[in-house]
Amino acid sequence: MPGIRTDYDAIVIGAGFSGLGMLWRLREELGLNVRVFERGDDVGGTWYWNRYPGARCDSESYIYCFSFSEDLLQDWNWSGKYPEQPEILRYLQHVADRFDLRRDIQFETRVTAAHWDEETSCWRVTTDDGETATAQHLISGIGCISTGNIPDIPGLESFRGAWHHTGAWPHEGVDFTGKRVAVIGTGSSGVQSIPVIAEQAEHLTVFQRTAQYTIPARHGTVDRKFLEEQVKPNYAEILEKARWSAGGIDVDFTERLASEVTEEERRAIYEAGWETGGHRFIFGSFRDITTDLDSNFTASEFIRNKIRATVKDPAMVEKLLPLDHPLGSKRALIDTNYFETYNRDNVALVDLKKDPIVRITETGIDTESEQFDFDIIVFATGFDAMTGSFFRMDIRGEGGYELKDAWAEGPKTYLGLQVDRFPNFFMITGPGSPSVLSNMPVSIEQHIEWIADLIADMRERGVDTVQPEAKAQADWVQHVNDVASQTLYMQANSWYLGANIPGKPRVFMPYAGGVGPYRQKCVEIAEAGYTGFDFGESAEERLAGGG
Ligand code: NA7
Repeated sequence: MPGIRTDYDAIVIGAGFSGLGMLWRLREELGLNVRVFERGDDVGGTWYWNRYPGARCDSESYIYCFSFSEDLLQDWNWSGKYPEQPEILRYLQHVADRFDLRRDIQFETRVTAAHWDEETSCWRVTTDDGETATAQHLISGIGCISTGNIPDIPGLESFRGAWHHTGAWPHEGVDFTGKRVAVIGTGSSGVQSIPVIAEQAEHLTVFQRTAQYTIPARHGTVDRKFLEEQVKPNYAEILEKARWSAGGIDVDFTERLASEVTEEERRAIYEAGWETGGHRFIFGSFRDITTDLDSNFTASEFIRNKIRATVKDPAMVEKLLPLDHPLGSKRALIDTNYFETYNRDNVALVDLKKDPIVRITETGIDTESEQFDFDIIVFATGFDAMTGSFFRMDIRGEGGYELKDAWAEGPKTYLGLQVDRFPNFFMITGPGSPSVLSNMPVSIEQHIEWIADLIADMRERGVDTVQPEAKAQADWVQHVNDVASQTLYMQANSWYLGANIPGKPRVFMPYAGGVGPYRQKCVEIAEAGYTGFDFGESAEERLAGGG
C-alpha cells in the first residue's frame, strides 16, 4: 500500500443494495478495512424507507437479487411474482446477517460532509454525531431516489391531521380505517398505494397533476414451477443475459415493429401483452414503440382505450386519459387495480391541471374551486432524484471545490462513476449511468465490481488516487445528452429530467444507451488501462521526483 494513513481504506455511504454489496466485495475480495455509515437503524436503503401500502418492486422477483453468491441465489425463495417491500427488506436483512456485514456498518449515522484532504490524499468524512473519520476511498451508495420531494404548498404546517410522504413512511404503519384521505401524486408510489388505501379509507381523494399510462402487473404468488425448473438451474445464464441486456433483465426486446403489422395483428399483440402484464407489455410487443412517435401512438391509444373500457364514469375517464405525453416518456408504471379503483364510490379524483391546489388548511386542502376536509394527507410526490441526496451532504473535492458547484448546470460525471476534481470518490449508479432506467441490482453490481476492480488495479500499480480527466468527463456528458435526445424521454416532464423540482436544471440524468452497451464501454475502458482516468503518482514516481 502506498503511504496513506487513514482510519479506513474505504468509507461507504448507505446500507441498501449498493452499500451492502460494496462492503462485501471490498472486505471479502480485496481484504479492505471498510466502514459503512447508514442513517437508518437497519439495512435496506430504499426498502427501509418506502413502506407505504402496496410498495413493491416492478422487476420480477427472480431477477431482483444479488448474484455474488450462488448459494444465496439457490437458497432464497421469493413468495411473490414481484417482490414486495417487506420481503425485499427481509432479503437485505438476511444478506447482512448471512455475510456478517453488520459489524462494519454504523447505523443511525448520517454523513453530513466529506472533504478531500489534499495534504494526505484522503477523504475526511463528518457524521451527524460530530465525529470525523478518514478513508482513502469514498463510495456513495445513497441511492437515486432517496430524498423526498414535499411540494412547497402554503399552509402545510397548519394542518391538524396527519401527513406522510411515501418515502418516509412510519414503521408502525398508518391506519386509514374510517379516515378521509388525500393522496397527492400519481407516480409509481401513488399508483401502487391508491388502490390499497381506497380499500381501507372511508373516503379517498386523489390529486393528479399528470394522468398516467399504467399496465396491469398481474401480480400474484410466484410461479414455483418456473422458479424451480427454469430459474434455479440456470441462474448464472439468466443473470449473464440480464447484464448484457437493454434494461438489466433477461427478457429481450422484441425485434417486431408496430409499423410492419396490420391494425388487427397489432391489437392482438397488445391484448396478449396486456394479459401477460408488467413491463413485458412494452418489451414484448414492438421495438419501435419506444423510439417512433407514430408506433408509440398505437400503444398509447391502446392503453387509453383500456382506461375508457375500465372506468365507468365518463367524467372520470376524461381526467384519467394521458394525452400530454407518449407512453414510456415518463417512467413506465405497472399496477394492480389502479383504474378499477376509480369505479369505487369512496374515491374522487381532482385534476390539478384544471383545478390547482391553492393551500393546505387546518382541516384539509383548498383548490381553486373547492374545499376538502381530510384526516390524513399522503404525499406521493416523488423525490429530488439522482442529485438531491448528494446535495444534502457538503461534498468538496480538490481545492474545496463543491459538488453543488460542479453540478450547478446538472450532474457531470464520467460514466456515472466519478467526478473530475473529486479523487477517489465513486458513485454506485450515479447520474450518467443507466441506474434508474434498469433493474437496479444488475446495475448496482456492475458498478460494485467495476469500482472494486479499479481499486485493486490502483493497489497493484501503487497509486494513491484516481479521478476522471476533464475531457473524458465532458465527452461522456455530451454522449449521455446525445443519446437521451434521440429518445422519447425528452417528450415529457419527468423526474429523469429534474422537471419535478422547481429550479432544478433540466438535464436528462440517467444514461439511456442501455445496460449492455454501457457495460461494454466500461469493460473496454478498463481493459485499455482505464482510459479517461487520471491516476496520481505511484510511490516510486514520487520518490523519483523527490516528493
Ligand atoms: P414520481 O414518479 O416522481 O411521482 C410523483 C408524483 O407526484 C407525480 O404524479 C407528480 O406529478 C406528482 N407531483 C409532484 N410534485 C407535485 C406537486 N407539487 N403537486 C402535485 N403533484 C405533484 O415519484 P414516485 O414516488 O411515485 O416514484 C418514484 C420512483 O420510485 C419510481 O419511478 C420508481 O423508480 C420507484 P407529475 O407527473 O410530475 O406531473
